[in-house]
Amino acid sequence: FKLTTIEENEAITNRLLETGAKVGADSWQLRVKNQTPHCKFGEQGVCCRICSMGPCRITPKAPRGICGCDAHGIVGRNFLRFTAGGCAAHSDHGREIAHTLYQAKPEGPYKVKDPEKLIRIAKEWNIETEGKDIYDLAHEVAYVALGEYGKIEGYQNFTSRAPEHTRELWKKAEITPRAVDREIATAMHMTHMGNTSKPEALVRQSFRTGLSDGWGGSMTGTEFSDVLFGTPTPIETEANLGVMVAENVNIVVHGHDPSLSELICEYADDPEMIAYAKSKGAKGITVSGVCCTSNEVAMRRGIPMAGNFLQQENVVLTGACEAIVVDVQCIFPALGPLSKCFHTKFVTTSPICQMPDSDFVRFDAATAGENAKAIVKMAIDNFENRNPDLVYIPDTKQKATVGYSLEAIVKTLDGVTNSQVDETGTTKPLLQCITSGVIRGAVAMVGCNNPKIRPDYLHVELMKKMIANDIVIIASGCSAQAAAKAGLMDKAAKDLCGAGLKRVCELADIPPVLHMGSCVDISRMLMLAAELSKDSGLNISQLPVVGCAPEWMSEKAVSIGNYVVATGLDTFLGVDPYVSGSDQMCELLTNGVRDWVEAAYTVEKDLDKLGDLMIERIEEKRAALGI
Ligand code: NFS
Ligand code: SF4
Repeated sequence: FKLTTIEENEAITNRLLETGAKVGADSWQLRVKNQTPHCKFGEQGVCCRICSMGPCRITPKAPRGICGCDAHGIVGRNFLRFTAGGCAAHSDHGREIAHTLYQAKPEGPYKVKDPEKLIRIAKEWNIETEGKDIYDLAHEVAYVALGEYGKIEGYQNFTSRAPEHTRELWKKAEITPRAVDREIATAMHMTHMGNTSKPEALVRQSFRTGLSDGWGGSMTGTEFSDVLFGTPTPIETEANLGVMVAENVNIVVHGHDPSLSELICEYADDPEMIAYAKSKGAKGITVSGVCCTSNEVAMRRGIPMAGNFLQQENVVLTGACEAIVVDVQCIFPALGPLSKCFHTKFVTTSPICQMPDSDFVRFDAATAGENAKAIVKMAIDNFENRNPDLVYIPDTKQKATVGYSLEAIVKTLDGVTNSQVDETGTTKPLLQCITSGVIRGAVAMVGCNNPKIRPDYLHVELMKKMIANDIVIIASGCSAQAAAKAGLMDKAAKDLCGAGLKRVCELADIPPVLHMGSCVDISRMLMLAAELSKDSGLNISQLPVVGCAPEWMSEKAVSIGNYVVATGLDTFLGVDPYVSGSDQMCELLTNGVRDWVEAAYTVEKDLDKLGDLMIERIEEKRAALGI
């Protein structure tokens, strides 16, 4: 067993960029050069352009904008707007899923695959389930879920899942999330010209907006995706560009919303479609994925992962991609012009994500089946347009076991139950591993790639360091894909663990890095933290668990950071969220907020320091508990 190194992945990328150069393609590597150095004002968060008296930029000589706003107000407002953008994206994705469930029919393309989960949610929300047809119930629950976005009074229903202590903290800090749309609107209103410029109030609203994402919109996305497409269970798959198959029609799904990709996978598996592909000279059809859509279909179907965020151009550069089919978020507009350098069809499907140089096939729950079929057919028809001289698929790939939903983790760890623990179906076996010290703690590794950091380097190196120190990793998003590409989700990676974690991996038959899903599935991590807290009687902030987004880039990641911190988990970032221009904002985020939510941010760009700090924090928490 051997990990795939960063250097090997870079060599592959360089080889693909040579193809790119041949056909005159642009790439992010080239564009980064054009954009460097970045604007210092933007980097520090001290540029304001929310009114047309500006833009105003803060310098020692010009310490206030024209309206008189200082650096703290400007940085704070920018931070809140960043959060609002992220919350809107995650939550609107959740809303789409709820809307898809609302249209589910026994004979339609969207069915209820996990009725148990649906019933569980209905009961939590005091919706009568007795004697109801499961589709009637689905529509009723989906309707209530859609109402959560604009509810007139009260708080997000899902917050009732948080431990009582957490809810008390939220109440005291006045950050319990209300309607999702309202939190986003409040954020936009507070940051309008001439409103809030007090950092403390802006951070509070950042947390409340983040919480409406984590315990609202994102959780809706996760839970209702499970209801529709099934709750993930452990499944084998593969990762890295080598999953593409030269002889086959290659369809790459990219984005976030599984409603589209699930159906593409289904039609690509249809014997009629496979026969059609054969009639066009291909051996078959391979669907692989990029970004979180990939995580969704990998977790539920074992569809292989071609790569993560900064590899999206690479899939086209193989010259063997017949269609890259996207839904929403994290899609490079670069894919349009890039696909024009090859035979690749760039297919956009959502009114939310429309791009030049793409074929737009409007995807709609009512016509989803026909849409998916048309897209698969378009890819097959495109096979003959391939230029064989440009085809290069590296053979690099790794095996990965994925699909660790909260339910799956609980079930899998029941397997390591020893005589002292007899409560199956809870997180108690995991807690026992932690208290006994066999596992020292857990790190939730999440988030993107960012050209500011060598792609995957921090993800992979930090994970290696953690597991060697008996700290188990739960991973999601592009971080999870970095792990899978490296080989850290292969069960054989247990050999890289400390003795304690290695034993747990052997007993439970799990890899040391557990794939919990896409970024909206960080809500699974919230539920895991909540369960651990309830089963142990400890507060979430007392658990030896921290969060880490070492290579993050998107607004969504800031929204996530805010809800993870606000839930009581210390969060470590490797990229600064444009706040360095205000010492007051920095002090609040890295320290002050601890008084409200018992956790805070740490920003550290140095790999070794970042890893050491996380281990230190975990050991501090253990020491405080006397374990
Ligand atoms: Ni998360 Fe997923 Fe990846 Fe970052 Fe984008 S795909 S939602 S935002 S880049 S991890
Ligand atoms: Fe400048 Fe104030 Fe307008 Fe911002 S709100 S652009 S700081 S005048």
